[in-house]
Amino acid sequence: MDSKKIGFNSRLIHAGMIDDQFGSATVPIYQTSTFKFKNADHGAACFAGESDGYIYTRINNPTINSLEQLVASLEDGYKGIAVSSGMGAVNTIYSALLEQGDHMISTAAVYGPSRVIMEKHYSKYGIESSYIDTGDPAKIREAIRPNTRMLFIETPANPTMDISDLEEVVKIAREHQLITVADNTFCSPYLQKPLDYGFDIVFHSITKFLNGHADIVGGIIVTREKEMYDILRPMMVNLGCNMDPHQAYMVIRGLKTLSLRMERSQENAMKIAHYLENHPKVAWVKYPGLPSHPKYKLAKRQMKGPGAMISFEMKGGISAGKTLMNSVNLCILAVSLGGVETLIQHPASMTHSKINQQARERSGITDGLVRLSVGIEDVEDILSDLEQAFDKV
Ligand code: LCS
Repeated sequence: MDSKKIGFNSRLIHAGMIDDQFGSATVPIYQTSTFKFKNADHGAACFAGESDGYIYTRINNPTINSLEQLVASLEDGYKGIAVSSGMGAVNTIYSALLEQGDHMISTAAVYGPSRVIMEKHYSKYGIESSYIDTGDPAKIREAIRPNTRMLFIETPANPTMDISDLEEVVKIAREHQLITVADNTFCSPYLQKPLDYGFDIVFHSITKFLNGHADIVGGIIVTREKEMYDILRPMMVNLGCNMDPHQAYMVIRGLKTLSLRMERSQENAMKIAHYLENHPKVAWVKYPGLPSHPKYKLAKRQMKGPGAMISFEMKGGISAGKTLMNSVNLCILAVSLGGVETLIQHPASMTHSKINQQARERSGITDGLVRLSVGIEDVEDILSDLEQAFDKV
């Protein structure tokens, strides 16, 4: 079946399906580390790339391959590379595509470790990086140096909800022959498809919306063209950050309801964002579905919907935010995001705490910012939980 000929929801159910010998209606779990060759010549042909037989699970595996085909189809890409975590994806991309002397431009408010690993470790190998407001095309142009090689965009950014213009980013990158990478974790391909805008690479922390059930950690990279895939795949194999077959099966299972989950959590998020914006104890709310978001119109243009992530700040700053977080009962005080359950966390002391305070403030991660990942519970219950927590502030 050619998955390009069927719609997004049908792809969620059928794309990447394995034609197995017993006619299984779901993807079988090939829980094996290695695969038997038919004979010595077959083994040699597999290694030489002259046979597409499976060799060893770090290199490839039918269950993992099924997930890779599924997500590549959802992202309108060439092929996928499943990895052990979102950070596995980040490191595969950095190490395969950046060389000594190269420079990378990144969204200022990227997920903390994507910045920390670059500034603390890749800098040792002579790779430079700048963190800017990639939502402003003029600032991207200003930041480009003769050695710039990559534009690394996270939109909406974690946790500021800043939005970059995908079309503008690709236009600038093409003028300067730069590689474009989009972290699409906050949206999932249900809401946004960077490869359709011409990005070279899209990746996810699959831990989040794609899996959606807060029970595995994983990542995936999808490329638009074969050329980039052929560079990234061997790096993943040699770094050894492959996904496990059982994990791949869990994600395939979770993905079947992606559209339903996204719709429901986004509907809840919209109601909660309105509630927060009208709350006397809230200083500001950043949510792409509110006209008060600085990039509201752009979000409407490039995202199918505003998603399920909300950032806000309490009027009493961090001490008020802490009281709120300590007082929730239904919402869970925990990092991560994109699951069926509503999570609340404090980026400055949790997910982004390893970035120095000045850099954090420059990128809009204020000490008082609280992040909500809205789940699929009854919205009345989330609202009444927040209300009783606000009463304690
Ligand atoms: N990219 C984004 C946008 C993320 O939010 C995360 C994880 C990653 C990459 C890394 O993915 P991982 O290796 O964890 O699968 N974000 C987290 C967060 O906001 N709270 O906990 C993890």
